[in-house]
Amino acid sequence: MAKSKFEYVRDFETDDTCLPNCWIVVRLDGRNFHRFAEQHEFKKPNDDRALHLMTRCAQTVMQELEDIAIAYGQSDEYSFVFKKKSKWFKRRASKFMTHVVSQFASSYVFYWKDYFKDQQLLYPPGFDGRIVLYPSNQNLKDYLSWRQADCHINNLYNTVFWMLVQRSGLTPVQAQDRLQGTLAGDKNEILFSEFNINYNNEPLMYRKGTVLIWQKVNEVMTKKIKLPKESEEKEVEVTRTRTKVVPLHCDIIGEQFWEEYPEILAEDS
Ligand code: DGT
Ligand code: MG
Ligand code: MG
Ligand code: MG
Ligand code: MG
Repeated sequence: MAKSKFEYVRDFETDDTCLPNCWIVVRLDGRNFHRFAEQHEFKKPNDDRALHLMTRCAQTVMQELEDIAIAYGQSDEYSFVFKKKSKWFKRRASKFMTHVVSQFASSYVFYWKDYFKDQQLLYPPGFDGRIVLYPSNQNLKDYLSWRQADCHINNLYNTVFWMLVQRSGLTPVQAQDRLQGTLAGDKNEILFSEFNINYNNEPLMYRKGTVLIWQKVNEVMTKKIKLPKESEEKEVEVTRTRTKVVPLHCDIIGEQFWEEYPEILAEDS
């Protein structure tokens, strides 16, 4: 077919193929969620509705897109790890990033009312995205450990901070001053001695974030069948094995998780 004289503009497009044999990580993060959380009256420091909605959106991303091996989320962010050998969209970085972020953002609006009920969505939220390649399994594990450590540090800080404000009546500035220079042990001690809270008993979802993995699950369903020799339909139970995206709130920094789920990092991924 003859090319039009305009065809040359295609050459302005640059190549953004991701290096082969690397884990492709897309991380998205809510735009200005400090304000978004205020405006939508998110519970401080953790709002279950908001966290569950984030996870619902991430599950949708994993189900709708190809080749995602694992995802990890906390606060207003989620990371998606594409398999090393993925050939999806010829490994074009822009395709990975834009599909993840747009699918997530539309899901956030679509599923909003399932989690926030009477709390109206006041304006359309946005999410930024970035893409990073990790060549070794250790690099990838360290990346995910970094995000989970971040979750722990922020959640411990926020838990004490909001206790000091909500329970002890400190102003935010006073609470900030009180926590200036404190170590994790000091924060645990404040929680325990002043508020009778053992941080280790706080919900796992707050302390560890959410890991999404694929798992085989058996589903029992009832099916109506008509047997050839009988005239009436009969209800029978059938078991089907399906792979589903399952949320976990566990430690992913230690080796135990990776030993329990070796298929995530398996060579053929
Ligand atoms: P950015 O990402 O640079 O556009 O700005 P932000 O404001 O989104 O900042 P970021 O992502 O560093 O911090 C996340 C904000 O989201 C943080 O201000 C607290 C808020 N947030 C996230 N989850 C919750 C929650 O469950 N409850 C409340 N109250 N706030 C939350
Ligand atoms: Mg930020
Ligand atoms: Mg943000
Ligand atoms: Mg964030
Ligand atoms: Mg198209």
